[in-house]
Amino acid sequence: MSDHKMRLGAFLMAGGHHISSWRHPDAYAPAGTSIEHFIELAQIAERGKFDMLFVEDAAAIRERNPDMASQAARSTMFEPLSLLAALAVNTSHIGLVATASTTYNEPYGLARTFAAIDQLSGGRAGWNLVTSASELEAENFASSGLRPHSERYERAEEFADAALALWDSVEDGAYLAGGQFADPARLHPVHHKGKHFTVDGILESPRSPQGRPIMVQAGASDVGKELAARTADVVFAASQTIGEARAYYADVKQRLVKYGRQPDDIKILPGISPIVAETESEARAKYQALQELIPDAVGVALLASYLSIGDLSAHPIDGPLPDIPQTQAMQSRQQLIVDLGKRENLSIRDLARNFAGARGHWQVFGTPAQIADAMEERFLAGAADGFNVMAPLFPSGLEDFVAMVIPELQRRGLFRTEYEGRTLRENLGVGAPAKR
Ligand SMILES: Cc1cc2nc3c(=O)[nH]c(=O)nc-3n(C[C@H](O)[C@H](O)[C@@H](O)COP(=O)(O)O)c2cc1C
Repeated sequence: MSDHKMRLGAFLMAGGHHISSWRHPDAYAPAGTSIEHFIELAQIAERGKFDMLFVEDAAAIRERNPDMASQAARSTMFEPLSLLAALAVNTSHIGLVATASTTYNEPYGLARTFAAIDQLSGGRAGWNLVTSASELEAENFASSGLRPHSERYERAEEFADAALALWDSVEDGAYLAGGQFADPARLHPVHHKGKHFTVDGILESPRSPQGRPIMVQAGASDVGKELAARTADVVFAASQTIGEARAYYADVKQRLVKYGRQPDDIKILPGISPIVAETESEARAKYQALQELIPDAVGVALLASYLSIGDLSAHPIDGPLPDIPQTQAMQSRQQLIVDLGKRENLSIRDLARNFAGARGHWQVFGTPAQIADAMEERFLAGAADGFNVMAPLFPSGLEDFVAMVIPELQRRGLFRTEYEGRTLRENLGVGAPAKR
């Protein structure tokens, strides 16, 4: 059996990734702020031997228009780090990855919180570094609105360096060593003075049980990929076709060379939104049942928000997408939507209905063997090191995946049957940072 195994993330989200999941008869509508719900999801994923739980974030209500907010259920969700702290004590092996912004935080504060989750969980924490592309989020923090893409990434570069230095400011065994509470020789103050931040201190935490928390990066523009190549252990990406996924994969991996890193030092996990059932027609019927719940206006508003154009309603819904100016927000997703519309000749209505399922991520419907075939094909073709699994409906979508697809992947030797290690870093099999 092959040693080459997939890595899997379980991307959590209130009632499910489908925009109308909350309206489904099997949904638990108040899921976003139910800790019991998230504990259940975490335990299902851990039973499935997933590498990690993954939680996205935006520090804002997700819809500007209250009519849309009232129908989209995207706006109630626990703040990710608080949620993962609670899940740390209700799980024992699975990694805990939270999204946090470099635009609206400071390095010391965030490095400290991730260090705490890492200690609480015995070395299972990961940080999904984002620069935050939402206007709504910007309005909560800066009167000048969303900062330009290049400026956000410049700040992100400096932020990542400062956070990494802070995690490295404490050596292994610095505390309770040789009869002292702390050994001063093993504490290394950070003296960082840059354009965006000043940090002069030592992290008040023992060194991470996994060396450092895992760095995840979600951002696929040119600067986003460069930051990933320099600092990330895992990359979360969105691609529709196998061609796009392979090109993205090759691009990120070849960028590692100039940072003295090996291709295997980064795991690239594109999103997949699977609907599995005993037969293909049953799987398609499950998808159709969700699709019937999308009000057109909600689908179009979601599409417009990812294109970062305030409104699409001035354009005929059965006509093509108009020309979209390049945005300062999520440039890679904007391109994905424009490409998808052109490639499949989709109207705004059809594009919105497609996007409502998984926000542009790859959607696959079928039997356990068909889903495993699709995943295996991309895994073996150099398009992915694994996947971030985005069940359209929780908990049933994740349960079905664990009950049906995971055993099929295991039978093929493509996925673990037991956790190999204790920490997230060990399970992912990404290199340990140099010991300090
Ligand atoms: C797959 C993927 C997932 C992302 N998830 C989030 C998220 O949860 N929260 C967030 O604020 N930004 C998210 N982003 C966007 C980042 O904020 C990114 O830093 C932003 O500047 C747009 O990225 P790009 O133009 O480099 O693709 C995501 C981007 C990608 C590609």
